[in-house]
Amino acid sequence: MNKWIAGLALAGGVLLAGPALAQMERATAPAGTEVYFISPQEGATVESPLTVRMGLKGMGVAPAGTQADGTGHHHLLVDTPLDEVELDQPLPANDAMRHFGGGQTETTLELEPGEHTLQLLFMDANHLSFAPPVTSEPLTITVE
Ligand SMILES: [Cu+2]
Repeated sequence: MNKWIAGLALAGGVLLAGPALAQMERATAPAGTEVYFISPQEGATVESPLTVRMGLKGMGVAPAGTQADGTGHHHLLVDTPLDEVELDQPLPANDAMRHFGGGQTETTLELEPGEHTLQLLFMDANHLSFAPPVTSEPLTITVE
């Protein structure tokens, strides 16, 4: 193998490894970053569908895939404790783990009557948690 081919093989290896490493690398959110519910309030009794408003301090909301420092998008955990989330992997998207990849800060949620927990999780462009994770307090609400 001549030097030119060896160099090309090395460059190819780096290019292949790059995206996989980048995806797993958890960024640290700026100090003081906070995600919180504007509504509903802890302990609220609400009707379904309900409006959920998501607040953020210290960072900016951007659509998923936007690779800009200091930005990410909201995620809402519905009846899902944070310790059931694999924080070293991109968050799956389903009814229990909702993504607001369009950069939304408000949503309408349909829930069955009864008690529910909601928790916000602010994550980066690749749906990966910051380290440490940026989360709200879990909220317990009662749906009539
Ligand atoms: Cu996401």
